[in-house]
Amino acid sequence: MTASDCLFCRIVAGEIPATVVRETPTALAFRDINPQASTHVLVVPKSHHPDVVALAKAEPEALAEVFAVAGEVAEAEGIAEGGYRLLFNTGADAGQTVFHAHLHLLGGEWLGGLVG
Ligand code: DGP
Repeated sequence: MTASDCLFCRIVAGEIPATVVRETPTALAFRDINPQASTHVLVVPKSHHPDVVALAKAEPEALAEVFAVAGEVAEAEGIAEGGYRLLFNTGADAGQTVFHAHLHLLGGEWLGGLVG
């Protein structure tokens, strides 16, 4: 499934440049254009799903691959030991602006606590 007007589908297709850090048959990891931490990488399924819940329902194996790729990128970036944050913004109220499921991998510095 692809959407010709979807920004991340176009990055997956190579139509829009991005700094790719890892690629597998089903997932692509590239640096966020507006990093919020020393390391800020987005991991996307190559297939188009508007958010993570839609992805989980339609292609759970692709969601698992997204997490596995995030762990591999964290290792490669040297942040696995210190720790990192993985998050999906889901819907406009959460700040989701690109409606192609994407996992934010943030790390390389103290991120503060989200809860508690
Ligand atoms: P979200 O707010 O969760 O939908 O995150 C969307 C992220 O996508 C945001 O952190 C900025 C990033 N982004 C937006 N446009 C581009 C782009 O053209 N290239 C790259 N690499 N990242 C982008």
